[in-house]
Amino acid sequence: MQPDLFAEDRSRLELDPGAFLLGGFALEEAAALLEGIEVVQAASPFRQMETPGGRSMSVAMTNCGPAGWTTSRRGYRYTDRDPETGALWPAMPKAFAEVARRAAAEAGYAAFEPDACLVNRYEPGARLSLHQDRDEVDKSAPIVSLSLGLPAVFLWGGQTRRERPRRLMLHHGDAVVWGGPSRLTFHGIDILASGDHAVTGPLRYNLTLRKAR
Ligand code: MD6
Ligand code: FE
Repeated sequence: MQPDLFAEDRSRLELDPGAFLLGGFALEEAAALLEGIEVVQAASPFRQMETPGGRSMSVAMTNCGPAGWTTSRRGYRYTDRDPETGALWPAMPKAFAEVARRAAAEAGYAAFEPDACLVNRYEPGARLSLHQDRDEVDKSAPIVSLSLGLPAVFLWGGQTRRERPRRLMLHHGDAVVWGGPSRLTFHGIDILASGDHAVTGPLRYNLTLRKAR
């Protein structure tokens, strides 16, 4: 527990240089974001991808926008097409890019133009182990993450895997923006606790918007 975190202003909390938690930033747009997820998953359904090491991820994923992040036995990469359907990834719903641009600006990153949005779906028990987001060509752009549904414990590490991560809660409507000196910070999501969210029931969703190319 880090009681000092609770005393701070969650509406714009600097986690590290260049990295901000914007608590409740997307609350007003949450319904539009969830409608967007429904449209995306109707075209490219959620699926549990395989890691290069051959394990099935506990988080189910899909994508929208011109580029989509995938993992398989062949490694991590961005593709134009959904390997499951063979079709292009569905278009990015307007609300996704619009909220992401505003969040990026609030954190000091002007003119963010995402070309990829990874959509994560967590059921209780799912987790995302500590990782860096480093498959994007253009590391000068930030990443914007939007959380919906059940709360989760976000693990915020350091520039190496060895640093013990801080733990902070991400709630429905929260945004996290990071770039600059924090762009390659190790991070993850701890095992999701079960719950019953008023809007998403037993699920948590996370959108991460990137400039991949
Ligand atoms: C999640 N997020 O919140 C996992 N990556 O479900 C991420 O892995 C992540 O939140 C890069 C930037 C922001 C993120
Ligand atoms: Fe990540």
